[in-house]
Amino acid sequence: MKKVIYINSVATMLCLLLLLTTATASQVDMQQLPAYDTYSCTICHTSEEYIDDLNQFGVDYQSYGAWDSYLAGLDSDGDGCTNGFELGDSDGNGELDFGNDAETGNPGAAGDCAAGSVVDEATWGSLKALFSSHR
Ligand SMILES: [Ca+2]
Ligand SMILES: [Ca+2]
Repeated sequence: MKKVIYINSVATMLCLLLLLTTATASQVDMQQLPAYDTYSCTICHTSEEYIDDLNQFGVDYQSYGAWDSYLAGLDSDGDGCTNGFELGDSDGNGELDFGNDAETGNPGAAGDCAAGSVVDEATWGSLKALFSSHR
């Protein structure tokens, strides 16, 4: 009876260790990205509940293994914006582009990169006024 309890305890500890190792690896991976606060786990996973279910960016990141200019230049979710643009680090050097303090889109979810313009309305207005004054 003591042997069965011991085996069950060891099995439980191994399962907990496996879960802890998986969560820690995901945290470490996420912290290597230039920004992750807005979309968090869903940058790489299809939902926050199913951590084993990677989206296409998660698959690309896992198979390439590092954040750099190559991964930044891909468009994993196929929505027309590069992973680098969506994570606010267009050249993939690990630092946010000037003016960015968070992700501009989710590289693992299509359909969110056209939500905002790179140039805001006030800047567009200034540019248009500049060109209008030179006619
Ligand atoms: Ca994209
Ligand atoms: Ca996207």
